[in-house]
Amino acid sequence: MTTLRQYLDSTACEEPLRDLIELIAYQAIPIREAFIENQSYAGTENVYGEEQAAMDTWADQHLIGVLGESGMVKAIASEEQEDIVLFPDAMGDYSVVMDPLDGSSLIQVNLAVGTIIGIYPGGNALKKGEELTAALYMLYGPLTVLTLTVGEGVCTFALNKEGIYVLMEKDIRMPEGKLYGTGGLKNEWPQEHMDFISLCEQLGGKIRYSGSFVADFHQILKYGGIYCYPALNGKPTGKLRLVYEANPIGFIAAQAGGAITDGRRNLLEVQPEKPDHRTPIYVGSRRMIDLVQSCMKSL
Ligand code: AHM
Ligand code: MG
Repeated sequence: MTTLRQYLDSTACEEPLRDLIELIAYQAIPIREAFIENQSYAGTENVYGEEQAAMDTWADQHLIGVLGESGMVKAIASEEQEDIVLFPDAMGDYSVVMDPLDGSSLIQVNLAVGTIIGIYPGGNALKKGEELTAALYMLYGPLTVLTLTVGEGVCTFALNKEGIYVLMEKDIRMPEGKLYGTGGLKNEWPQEHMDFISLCEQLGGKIRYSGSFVADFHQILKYGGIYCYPALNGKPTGKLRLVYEANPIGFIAAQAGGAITDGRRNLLEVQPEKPDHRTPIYVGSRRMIDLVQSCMKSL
């Protein structure tokens, strides 16, 4: 049995980064416990005018509180906050980007949701995805599973009965599978996305889409294929966010041999313009990403 700490101690990560990753990963325990108390909608809106489930607010406040008190981070960019939260007196020299509770519309129907985290060195949270030093997500399904990269490949860990993360799988490679899933209303898809989805169907693809990015990506990581949230007619940047969602998940995908694109360029090379920078997202197996890019370039 290898614990999360033992794994981190076997990597080239510096000690403060190991401590920060552990601190964040174990917040899965209070977040999971809070689901029971926070099922109802909070009646407040986030900066995008979306209704916040009580859990969104709870997880956001909880993580900001814990990270702020830890003194380990200089900045937090959260999907639930309009502005980057700064901790100028922190001793630690990292910044965190996060979607505290991704897939929150699924909480009330008890489907799997998650927490997405990216960690940058230094106090600037608005950096390209390729500059991440670590990325992780916690998936709250039947098991609580942590998927982690510190730039040395991708590992998964499961929380055991004692509340300790134990290694499930290391050096995960994303296979060339045939799963595909896509967000957005079909009648709002641009023609190029429509064509790509038809191609997936012609190639014998199998549709899988729950509405939780973390859960939908996790099965792509394991089985291979592609997750898409496209540009929409009248909404060319789509729905999902570069900083909180695309970059950490894309960094994990790339570390597992996959890739992420907006259809034309590697999203990990895109400089975020603002915290809530939105982008179309295609993430998955390398050949599927090549295929989507060739479809979109040929137009
Ligand atoms: P959230 O971060 O507010 O939960 O929104 C992001 C979610 C993703 O998890 C998911 O892939 C997508 O939005 C689902 O959107 P849709 O319901 O339009 O398919
Ligand atoms: Mg989200």
